Amino acid sequence: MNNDIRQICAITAVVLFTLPAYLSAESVSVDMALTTPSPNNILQMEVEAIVGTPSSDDDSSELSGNALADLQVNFDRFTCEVNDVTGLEFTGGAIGLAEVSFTIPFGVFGNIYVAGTGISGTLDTPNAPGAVSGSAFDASKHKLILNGGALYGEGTGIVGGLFDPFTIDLTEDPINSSNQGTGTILISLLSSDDLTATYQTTITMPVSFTKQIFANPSVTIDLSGGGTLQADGQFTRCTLWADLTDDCRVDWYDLAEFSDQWLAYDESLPCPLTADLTADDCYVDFFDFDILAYEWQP
Ligand SMILES: [Ca+2]
Ligand SMILES: [Ca+2]
Repeated sequence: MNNDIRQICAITAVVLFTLPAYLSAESVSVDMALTTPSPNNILQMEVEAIVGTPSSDDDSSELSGNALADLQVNFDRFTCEVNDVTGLEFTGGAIGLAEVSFTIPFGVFGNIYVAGTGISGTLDTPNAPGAVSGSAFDASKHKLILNGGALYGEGTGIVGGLFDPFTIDLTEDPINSSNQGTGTILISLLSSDDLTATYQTTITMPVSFTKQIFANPSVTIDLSGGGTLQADGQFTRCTLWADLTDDCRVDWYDLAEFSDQWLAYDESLPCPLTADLTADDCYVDFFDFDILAYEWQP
């Protein structure tokens, strides 16, 4: 080791040791599976019909598939642990529901029969991102949208004579949940090495909806549902401080970007200088270069 490299390593050790613990604010994407068995990922559903008097029947449907989300997370840059989660945005996913059927009795006057087939949906955050405080978030800021499959209804006996059979195509007339209550998001560090860190994520969220699926002067039929959605998944992030080109390598391309910002200074908050690797002074100087040299991958 020549003298220059010794000097750089020594300064690196001092810099890394003396910097205060600080955070790296990042947005990470995670693909999660809905695989947890009952009681989560079960929608309890009810159809209530009013034909002069109310009557109802219930059924349940298992949720399966996946959920996609972007998470705003503050990571500890030294330990890679999650300091806190500040935002959650559901960006999609494909959720399937098991078939459901309901027989609503009206005694000697007949029955109403309702079935849901091929129902599927996705998740959305209309005003993204939704805030997260601690591990809790307001479930009403997020939606389960059932926008696939169909609902079919018909009646028998005298009740059946009060309306014609109907079909609702959910692709044209989707069901949007209006969740109430508090969801939770838990992220834990599973493993890390010199380049990356991998995390386990679990999101649970109460979901509920009510939709009128038929109405005429004699008959009204409402479908409602509720349950707790649980999605589990993992994500991996790059932990290099000096990777300015998002390829999880520190090489000539990063050095070129770094050089463009050399000796730049800015008073804006947050600091716009990506080459301020010390993230404490919004000034790109030798202390920042020292970190780049430490992580250099020729
Ligand atoms: Ca790079
Ligand atoms: Ca700096």
